[in-house]
Amino acid sequence: MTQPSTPSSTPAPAAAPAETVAASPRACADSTIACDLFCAVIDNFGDIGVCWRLARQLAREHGWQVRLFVDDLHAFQKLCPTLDTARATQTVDGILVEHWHEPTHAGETLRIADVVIEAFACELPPVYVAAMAARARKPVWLNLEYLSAEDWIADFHLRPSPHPRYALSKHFFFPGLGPGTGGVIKESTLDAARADFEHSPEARAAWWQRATGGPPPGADATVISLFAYENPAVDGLLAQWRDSASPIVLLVPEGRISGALARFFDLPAFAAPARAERGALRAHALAFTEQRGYDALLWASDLNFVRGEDSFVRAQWAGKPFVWHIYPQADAAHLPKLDAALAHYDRALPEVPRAALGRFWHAWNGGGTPDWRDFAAHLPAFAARARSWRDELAQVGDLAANLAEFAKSQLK
Ligand code: TRH
Repeated sequence: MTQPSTPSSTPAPAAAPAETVAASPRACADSTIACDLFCAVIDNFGDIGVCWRLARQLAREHGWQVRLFVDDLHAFQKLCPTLDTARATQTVDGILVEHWHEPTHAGETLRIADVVIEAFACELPPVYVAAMAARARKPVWLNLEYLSAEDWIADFHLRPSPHPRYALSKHFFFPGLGPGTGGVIKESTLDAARADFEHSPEARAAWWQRATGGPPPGADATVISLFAYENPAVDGLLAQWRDSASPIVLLVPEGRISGALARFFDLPAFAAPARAERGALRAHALAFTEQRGYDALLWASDLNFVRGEDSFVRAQWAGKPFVWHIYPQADAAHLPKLDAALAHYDRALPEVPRAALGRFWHAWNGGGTPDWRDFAAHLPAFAARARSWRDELAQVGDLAANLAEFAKSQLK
C-alpha cells in the first residue's frame, strides 16, 4: 500500500438525487453532532485501529453520534471481538457500525452527517458526496491523513481543498508529533489507567497470570514486548538475548513475527500459550487481545517493539523506551519518516545514547545488525527521555479534541 506524502486529491463523484438528502439542519451542540467516519482497511490493523479509537473517543468524550463505515469486518473483529462479522449494521460501544461495500455503498439509508471523515484518503461513495453537496447545510469534510513526524505536516494541517465540481471543501487533518499538527489520539482516561496499573502490584500480577499463566518475573529481568512485521534482524537479536548476561523475558503477541520465534526455538509454531527458553531468554506467545488490552502489555514491559501507526503512538503514551518498526513503503519512502520520528524522540538525549538509539532503530528497519549490548547500556537514559517525551507530546493536545474543536468552529 502507499501512504500519501502530500494531501490526496478529491475524487470526482457522480450525481445523486437531491431528495435522498437529510433535510433538517442539526444544532451544533456537541451532543447532537452526527459524524460519519469511513475506513477502508488496506492491510494489517492500523487503519481500523486508528478509526475505532477515534470513533469511540468522539462518541464517549464529545457526545457525537458516530457511524463507522468499515469494509473489512474480519480485521475489525480482531480488535473488537464482540463485533459480528455477518451483520450489515450493528451498534458496538455506542457506535453504529456499517459494513461498507465501497465504492458505491453508502449505508442502509443515505443520511449525511454534520461531520464527514474519510480516513487515509479512502474514497467516499460518489452518491454520498453528491448528497453532501445537495445538503442545505454543508457538512464539515475532513480527510484524516496518516501520522508523520515530518516538519511539513504543520504547513499542510487543516488546509482546505475545494471540490472541483461541487460547492464543497475538504480539509486535510494531519496527525503529528509537534506543535501546529493535529496531535495523536489520547483518551482522557489513559493516564489514570496507566497509573492505576503501574501502582498496583495486584493488577500487574493479575495481568501476568492472564497473559502468560504465571507470575511477573523478578526485578533482574528485562521485559520486552515484540510487535513487529517480519524482520530478518530478529534472528540475531534473539541470539543476543539468549546470550545476555541478565534474564530477558520476551512477550510476543501472535502475528507476523511469530514464525521467526518458532524457527528460533525449533517449534512448529509460536502461538499462545506457547513458552520457550534458551539461555537467558524466556519467550511467551500471547494471544492477540482486544484493542483496549494492548496498552497493559506496553505498561508491563521495560522496552516495547511497536510498528505501524497506532501501536507506535501507544508506546509513546506508555512512556517506556521503544523501538519502532515503521510500515515499509516503496522506494524507501518511509525512511525520512523514521528519521523525523527519531529526531523528535532523541533530541533531548546526550550524544552517546542518541547515537546508540539511532543505530538500533535503523538496524531494526533494515539498516544493519542490531547490537543489543550497545543499546541496552542506555536503557535508563531512554526511559527518562520516554517520560519527558510523553509530557511534550501531551502539549500538542489530543487528536480527537483537536478535530472536534476544528469541526465545531466550521459548523458555527
Ligand atoms: O497493524 P499495523 O501494522 O498497521 C499498519 C499501520 O497503521 C500503517 O500505518 C498502515 O499504513 C498499515 O497498517 C496499513 O500496526 P498498528 O498501526 O500499530 O496497528 C495495530 C493495532 O492492533 C493497534 O490498534 C493495536 C492493536 N493490537 C491489539 O488490539 N491487540 C494486540 O494484541 C496487539 C498486539 C495490537
